[in-house]
Amino acid sequence: MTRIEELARRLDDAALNACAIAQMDPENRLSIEEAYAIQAASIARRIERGETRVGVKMGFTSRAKMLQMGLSDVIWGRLTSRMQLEEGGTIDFASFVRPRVEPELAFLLKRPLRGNVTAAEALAAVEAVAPALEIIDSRYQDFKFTLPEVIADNASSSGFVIGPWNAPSTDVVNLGLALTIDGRLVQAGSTAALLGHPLRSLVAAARLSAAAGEPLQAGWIVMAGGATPAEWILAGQHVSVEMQHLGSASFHVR
Ligand code: OOG
Ligand code: MG
Repeated sequence: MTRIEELARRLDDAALNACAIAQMDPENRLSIEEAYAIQAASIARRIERGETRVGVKMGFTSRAKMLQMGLSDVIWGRLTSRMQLEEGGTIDFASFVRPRVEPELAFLLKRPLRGNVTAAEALAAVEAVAPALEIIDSRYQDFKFTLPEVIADNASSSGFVIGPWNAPSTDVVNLGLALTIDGRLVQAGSTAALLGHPLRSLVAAARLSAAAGEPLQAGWIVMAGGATPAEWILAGQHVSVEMQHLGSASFHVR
């Protein structure tokens, strides 16, 4: 087993067992390339277990998220079938290390999208847009990590819930959104927080995933990133996002 494979195994085991691990690179020696190689190797383990690739998630596309986590480079992670949770369904608190939730916008693609594309080209590849919730769960103790560490950990990706799909003609530039936990408003924001325009997140996803040799495919989902800081979630809670014009998405925590 190479060192990359060994680190990927550690992260994959931590996710499988819902058991935190120590930071693997506190002195920041891992390069960004090595970090993405670890991520790819950890996802390869999931694919070997029968999961299928369903898309890409973007991270740190809003100032709110950059400030909350103290990192400012846009990153991306790989989404697999097992991460998609049923809308309105129930998740098991015990299956996470220490989960957080954040409101996101999701794109569904109707055709491949690769390389340096314009916002208009990106929009032309969109089949539908939806309000969504991302459940992030760092495999490192206390959600503390360096940039290479969080990249290796698949950008903290753990689960996502997609609300109703809307026509791609829906203007998504500046939609108000509200994140509620047990009916209490915990975060309010706008899709404009996503790089000033959520399509820019899709443009970045097209460029970064093509550069990694895994261009965006028709049928894939792209999660555009958290529009507000993330919130801790606990067993017994009901979590919901309501997005202007698009509808809502929710789940229960058991
Ligand atoms: C890293 C993942 C960032 C987003 O939407 O910005 C992310 C983290 O916050 O743990 O998912
Ligand atoms: Mg996110």
